[in-house]
Amino acid sequence: MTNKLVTLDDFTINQTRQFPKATGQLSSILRDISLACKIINKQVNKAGLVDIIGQFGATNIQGEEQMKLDVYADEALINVLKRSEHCAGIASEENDDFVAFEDEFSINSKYVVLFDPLDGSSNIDVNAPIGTIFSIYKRVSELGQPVTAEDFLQDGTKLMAAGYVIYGSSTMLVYATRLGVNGFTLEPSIGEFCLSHPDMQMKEDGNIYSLNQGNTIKFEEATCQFLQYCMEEHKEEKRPYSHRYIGSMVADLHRTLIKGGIFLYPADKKNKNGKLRLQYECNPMSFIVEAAGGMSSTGTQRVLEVQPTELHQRVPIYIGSKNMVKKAVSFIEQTQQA
Ligand code: FDP
Repeated sequence: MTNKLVTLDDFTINQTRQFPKATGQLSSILRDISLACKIINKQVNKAGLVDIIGQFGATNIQGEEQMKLDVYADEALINVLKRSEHCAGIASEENDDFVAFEDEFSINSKYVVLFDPLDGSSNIDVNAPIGTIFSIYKRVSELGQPVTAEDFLQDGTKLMAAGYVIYGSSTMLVYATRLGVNGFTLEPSIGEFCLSHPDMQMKEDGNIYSLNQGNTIKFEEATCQFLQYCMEEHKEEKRPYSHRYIGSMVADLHRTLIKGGIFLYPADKKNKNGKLRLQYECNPMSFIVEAAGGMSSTGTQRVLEVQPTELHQRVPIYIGSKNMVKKAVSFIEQTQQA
């Protein structure tokens, strides 16, 4: 082990020291989430070995069939956070409603956690990267009482922290607060997330666009125009851009964060709100990307400013390098003015 090794714990303790009034509760929740993700990681690594992949049979609130690993990941996070002294309740993309923890410690806790336990689950059986997405809000309900729906329906500007874990060629935890975005790679021999990508910054420009292009026939005019713009030749602007789409939001956005580019899951003629969930996917990812200097929009509004009205609400999303997102949004503005 070298002197330069900074674990996730070392890092968050140092960050907490910068705020004399900080109680360390947020760092403690992050430690709990990282523990749950290490448990999930072990199981993800074993997916090809044991009979754990495949449909679980149950359907979640979105009408999607759950796979065993989703359920495992969901339970791992719930169990760890339930035992945590600092989490007052959770909401998970896999469950219909939030869960209030009502023991004597939890009802006095300040924070609630929302998560998508295993995003991109259709990639599990092809060994492509998948991820866990999480976000942490300070509760608005009274301390000493069980949490309420309002605690989970806060808009993204109220986020205290957000992050994701990508289970890929290596396992990495990317964590954002208002102080910035930092990436930690899991060192399997010591079982610790170690700082590997300090102060991650999103490039202002990019040359990769990422969307499910197979949906083109359903796209609205503005999306088709933006797609055409990405594909047409313009030597000075280095177009045509490259197209990359894994179909796992965490993996596609991880690449976008590191290499620059735009990821979009737009509205289409049938789905006016796109596919991705505001509270479990779009808000945490928008918080991370904005903290790294990028931009995120529904096409008409900053994602973080959308007032959630229900836990499983969906929104269209255009997210990534500032100038690429601005360009995509400009096509929407033009069609609205016409
Ligand atoms: P998945 O259905 O595999 O869980 O919201 C879930 C998600 O994956 C995202 O991770 C991904 O970006 C998107 O859906 C992929 O949707 P399409 O298959 O429609 O492209």
